[in-house]
Order: sequence, then structure tokens, then C-alpha cells
Amino acid sequence: MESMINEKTIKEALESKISRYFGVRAEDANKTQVYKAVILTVKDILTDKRSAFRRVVKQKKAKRVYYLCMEFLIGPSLKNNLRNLGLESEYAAAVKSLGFELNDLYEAEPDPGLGNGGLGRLAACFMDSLTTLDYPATGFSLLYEYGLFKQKIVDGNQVELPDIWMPGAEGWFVARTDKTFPVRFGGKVTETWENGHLRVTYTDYDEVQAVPYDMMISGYRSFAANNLRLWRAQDIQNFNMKLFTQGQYMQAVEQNTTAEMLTKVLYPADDHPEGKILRLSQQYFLVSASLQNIVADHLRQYGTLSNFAEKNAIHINDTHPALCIPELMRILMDTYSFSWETAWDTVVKSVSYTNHTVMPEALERWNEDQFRIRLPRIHSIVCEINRRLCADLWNLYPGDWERISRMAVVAYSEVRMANLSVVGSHTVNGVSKLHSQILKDSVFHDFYKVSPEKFTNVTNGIAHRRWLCYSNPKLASLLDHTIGPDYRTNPEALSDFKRYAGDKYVIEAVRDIKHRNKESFAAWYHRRTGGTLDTHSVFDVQAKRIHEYKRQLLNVLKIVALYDEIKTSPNVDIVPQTFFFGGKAAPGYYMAKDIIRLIWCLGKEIDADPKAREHIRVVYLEDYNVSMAEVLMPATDISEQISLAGKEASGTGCMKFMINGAMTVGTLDGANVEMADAVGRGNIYIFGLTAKEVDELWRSGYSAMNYYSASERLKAAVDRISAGFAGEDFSGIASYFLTGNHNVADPYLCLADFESYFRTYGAALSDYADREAWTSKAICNIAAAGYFAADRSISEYAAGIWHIGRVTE
Ligand code: 26V
Repeated sequence: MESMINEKTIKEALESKISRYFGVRAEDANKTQVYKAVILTVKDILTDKRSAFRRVVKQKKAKRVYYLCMEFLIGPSLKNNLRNLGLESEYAAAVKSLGFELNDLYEAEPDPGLGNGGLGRLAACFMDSLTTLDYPATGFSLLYEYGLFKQKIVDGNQVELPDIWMPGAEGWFVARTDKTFPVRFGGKVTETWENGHLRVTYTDYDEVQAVPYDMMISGYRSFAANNLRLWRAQDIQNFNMKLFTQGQYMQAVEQNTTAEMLTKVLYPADDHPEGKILRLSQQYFLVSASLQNIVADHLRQYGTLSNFAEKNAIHINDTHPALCIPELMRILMDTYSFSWETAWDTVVKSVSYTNHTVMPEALERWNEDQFRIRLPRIHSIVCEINRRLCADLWNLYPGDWERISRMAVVAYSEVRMANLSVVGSHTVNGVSKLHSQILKDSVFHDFYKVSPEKFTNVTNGIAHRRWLCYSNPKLASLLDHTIGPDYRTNPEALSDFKRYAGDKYVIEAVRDIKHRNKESFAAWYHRRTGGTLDTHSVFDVQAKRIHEYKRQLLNVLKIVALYDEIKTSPNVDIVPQTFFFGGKAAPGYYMAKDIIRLIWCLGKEIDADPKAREHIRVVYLEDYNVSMAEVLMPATDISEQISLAGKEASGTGCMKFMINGAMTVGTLDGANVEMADAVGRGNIYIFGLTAKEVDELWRSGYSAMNYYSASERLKAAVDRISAGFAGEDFSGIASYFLTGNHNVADPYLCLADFESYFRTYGAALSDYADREAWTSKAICNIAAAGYFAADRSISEYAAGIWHIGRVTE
């Protein structure tokens, strides 16, 4: 079908859209109008593809997967879609004939930030692979009017600005006002017995309409085109019916805003659940609308729900959509008269769950009273799930109250979403080998002992076409010319590139590509900020959310120690280095905001020091997001993956840097462990305590002060921080290290890992001096990165968890 599309047909289509939608002649259209017309035509192409795909899915009665996630960090779509469809050069020519450059359209495209970080980006990468591999899949999430805030750094302080992404990127979405579903909150539930059947009546509830907004997902040269459906809350009931007709216009509008608040904004904290009723309502809104939709589609095709679990896999991405479990129970029992047992069997056979964090403070719990008032029917179902669970456990562990109360879904007036997720799904997986092991050993140990077969691992992966082929076209073209283009659909074929690790020409080419990518990044940075960068310096990058466990502070200690070295030695001979930091802090996470201020002030002080600034610079990259990552990763020499071992579930940024030929300096945490196995210890810079050693250190009693006293360099660095930078006081951070702000000194063991980190970083730096050897290692990294493609992760989910097959013509 795409073969009938060429420059001429595209140009005609654009002209027609421009005249029809904007009432101007094509040659008079401005950039925005051309951009919008491009989107409209790409959507038409995808719509045709999608209807062909749907027809075959239906005809083959294929099992479908539904991926539920509160976040989809989709990033810009135009380049990805055009390249996936193989239509980029045709579009470039057509757009040029209208007087514009396709690249300018790419750069001007807004970046919908409908996610916080790793979790949401993973969901977006997975949709890409699901579609490329021709699996029938639907992503479900919310259409937040405001995505993750835009970050401004004003004198070192993070300031949050609303992310108004809609004027622009909303063009990719199609509102399906014909496919809405009602979602009910509050009200009263009455249970009566009629002819031996429990009848549940639900009255006095508030009803909100869920309106779907669909974005089609293209796969790379795929037969499939899938759908990402985002729900938007619309209050029709209150607005139109009741108050409005009674002439109470303003009250109608006020109530209307309350309901529509549901999808107003994405919660910007991925560290602490706020326990806010609005967040719970958002979760139920997503779950209820999506499940009604899934059930309706299933019934339309099969006319029965008896084969529901055979034909549908429902995946909950972290605990946020865990209300899927009681909601599907509700629909099956209350609407379709299933017995508890049959409904439960269907639910457990349909649902699977991925855990994405072991941080105890991120595990969601809801106050039971709030939960009951807001979701009375769901509450009663959750209580019954809990009652049956506890009864089974009592048989298994008679008298072991402690264990049973740990495993309960409802206890101490709280609803525990993680326990609900484990109990109500057939498979639970972690996102790296180490993380999955930790789930079995500690977080879910009790459940693991009862049902070991439930637990499995699927190591995360990235959309390597977006993160390598499209964002690093020079490297991709070198790969095409050396190993051939097969790796684009078969990422494991990247391993062929290893043959070139000793090839002088290829080494020189990879080195030259890295340098040119650094220049492109510098140019991008200049356009953005007016600032300049030294592209001959080492680009050392730590880009991720700001979290204590990710240890941006350990990186700061290293930089301060280097700064100290530069200041105190009479003749310094070190490679120039630029230390980049990027990432947002949750607005209420004061420590994280302080870390940003520290980094920024350190940078300012170094810039003002004539001797130091010859050698090192610290750059805070404001508003790190998907579009920035796409230019930054190809330009990076050293990737900092330095979380405390046992804390980072997987990490996916690490994979994006690796596949672009950056060298990793990292701990044995998350996916780093598997990266080290894949590339070999000689090609990665591993340092620090292992997860096991971390546990032992805590058990034996950790004294930060001992590490401080034992290392001159560390002591000097902490004291330097205590003395402040650029006139700002950071003594609080020094005491965080030594005495602790919440009783525990140095809770993420920065001091314990410092010496090992500093030495290992130093080794990386001296290796960098031998650029040929360094680049040869970079080649090994690119060659070993194939395993970390989302195509591999998705094949594992499809075969081992969802049991779905590809649908081809
Ligand atoms: C948690 C919460 C809890 C409070 C309310 C808002 C909110 C929003 C998001 C989250 C999720 C945190 C979990 C997360 O993003 N985990 C990351 O998942 C990545 C994909 O699996 C993984 O690579 C990272 O290591 C992990 O930190």
C-alpha cells in the first residue's frame, strides 16, 4: 500500500489538506500549517494500514494484549512515523517543494511529556516493538491536559512551569466521541439476594464520561498499526442534564471542572505516592474505561465472555492500574452474572503485572476510608479478595498472623496495591535479572514461597530504531555499510559489528561520528541557550530523574575532588571534561531540589575560576526530556549509571547510551549487571559495592564517618561542599553525608563507594587518552547492545507471559 505513495501523491495530499483545513493555497501556507497538514496525511496512511490490520486480527480471532499504564512518555512522533513507514525522503521532498525543511518541522515538534521517566518511556518503547513485531496490542493511558512540568533553572533553583503541549502535538490524536464510556464514583451500594443470586444495586453515584483519544502507532515496515488510547474526562451528566436545565449555569460549570480535573494533570512525583484521592480517581478512571472497552470489544466479536482469558491479555504496568483486578470482577459479576469463582479464574488468567521499583516509599497504599467512599463497590470486592486470601493463608500457615498480615491486601486500614497486584495476576515480573531476584528474595518473598511459578524476569529494552537508527543516523549508516541493515529488525545482529573492533578504518569512522555528534549537540545547545561547549572535552553525562538513590551526589563528590586536585596541584595535566547533568526533581522533593542547586552552583563557581575552567565544566541541562535525550545520547562519551546497588530496578537510559557507543561507568545495579556480562568487564567500568555487600554493610553497621576519616580526598571534598559554592551554603548536604538529616548518615552509601568510583572513573579517563583503544571498546559496546532492544523484551513477554502470536497478512 505504501508503495503507491510517492512524492507526487504526498504533495497533492498536502495541498488538499492545506486548502481544506486552513483555507489557503499551499504556496502561502506557513510552517505550522504545513506541519499540521503533514500530520493529517500521515494519519490517513496509518488509518488505512490499521483497518487492514484489524480486519486480519479479527478474521484470525487472534489473542490481543492490552498494556495499561498511567504514563506513556511518547516524545515527538513525526520522524519516528515517517522513518518507520519508509516515507521520509518522499516527505522531505514534498515539504521542500512547499518551501520548508522537514528537519525544521522535526525540531519544532512539541514533546508530549505524558510520563515521569523510565516507566512511561518503557511503555512507549514497548508499543513501538509490539507494532513492529505485528502483535495486536492496545496501549491505554490518560490524556493529561498538562504533562510533566517544564523545568526552568533560575539561579540554581528549579522552577516548574506547566507543560502546555496540546496546541501542536494533539494533531496526532483523533477524538472518538462515539466511543465513550461512563465511569462511576461515590454513591451507595446495596446488596440483595434474589433467587439465590446476589444483586448489587448502585445508586447516587457521580458519573464521568471517558472520551477516548486515539493515536496510531506505526511499526517499522510492519503489517501492524496499533492504537494508543488515552482517556479524557468529560462531565456531561452534571453539566448538561441537571443544573444547566435548572438555570444554575455557574454551578454547572463549577461541577464540570471538578470532574474534568481528573485528567487535568500528571502527578509529577515518582518517589512518593501522595495518597491523594484525585490520584486514586485517575487510576480508577483509566482502569474502568479501559476494561469496559475491552469487554465490549470482546463481546462484539465473540458474543460471550466465557473465552475472555483465552483471547485477552491485560498487563498492568506497575501497581497504578491494579484496580483492573476488582474492576474486571465487578463487570463480570454485576453485569454478566458470573459467579465469584468463575470471575476470579478469568481475572487471574487475564492479568499480569510488572513491578518497576523496590523503593518502599513508592509502593502505593490507600487509606481504606477514602477508598471506600470514593469506590464503594470496588472496596467491597477488594475486601472479599482479601477475606478469601487470608482464609487460604490461614490454612497454609495456621496461626502465623504476622505473615498473613504482611501478605494481606487490606490491613491496618490500608489497601495495598502491590499485594493486590500479585494476588490477582498469573505472572509477576521484574525488569532486570537482579531486580527480579530481589523481588523473590525480599519485596515479594512471602508470595514467592506460596507460588514460586508466578515469578519471572523480563529485562527491559529500548526502541533501538528510535534511539540508534533515527537519532544517530551517522552511526546507523556506518552499521548499514559494515554489517548490513538486518540489525534494524534483528537487533542481535549488531553483534557482527564486533568484528570491526580491530579495524582501523571503522575505529576512525566511529570516532569521527562521535565527534560530529558532539558538534551537533553543541549546536543544538547553542540554539537553545546561547551557550557554547568544548566538543574536544570528554562528555560525561548523568541524565535521569533526580533521586538520592541514583546518587547524583556521588558524581558531585567526584567533580569536587577533581576541582580540588586542579586547584592544589601546580601543573595539572588532565583531559578537559564537561560534566553534564539533566533531570527533573519532583516538586515536593526538597533534597532533590537542593542537589540541583548544588550542581548548578558548583558549575557557576568553576566557571568563575580561571584555572579550573580550563579543564573542567559543569553544565546543568535544563528541562531534560525525550527530544533532548535524542541529541544528547549520540554525543556522550561516558554514561554515569551509579545508583546504589539493589536500588535501580533496571534503568533504560544506560541502554540508550551503550547502543550509541558511550562507555558506562556504573555499579552492579539493575541492567548494568547484564550489560557487563554482555560486553565483558574489559569494556565497561564497574565499581562499588554489590547489592549483597550493601545488605551486609547495613547489617554490620555502616559508619559514614569512618570512610570520611579514612580518605584525605573524600574528606576534602565533603569539607569543600560544607564551605559552599558561589556564595551559597551547602552545609546541609555535608551533614547529610556525615550525620544524616533523618538519623541515617549517608543513606545511599555515597561515601562507601567514593574511592572505588573515583579510581574507576580515573581509569576510564586515562583509557580515553588512547583514543583508538577507547573507540574499539565503544565498538564492543555497540555490538553487545542488541540484547537490550525492546524487540527482545517484547518477544519474551509475548511468548512467556501474554501467550500472543504475531498477525501477518
Ligand atoms: C511511582 C509513583 C509513585 C507515586 C505516584 C506517582 C508515581 C509515578 C511513577 C512511579 C513509578 C516509579 C517507578 C519507575 O519509574 N521505575 C523505573 O522503571 C523503569 C522501567 O522499568 C526502570 O528502568 C527504572 O529503573 C525504574 O526506576
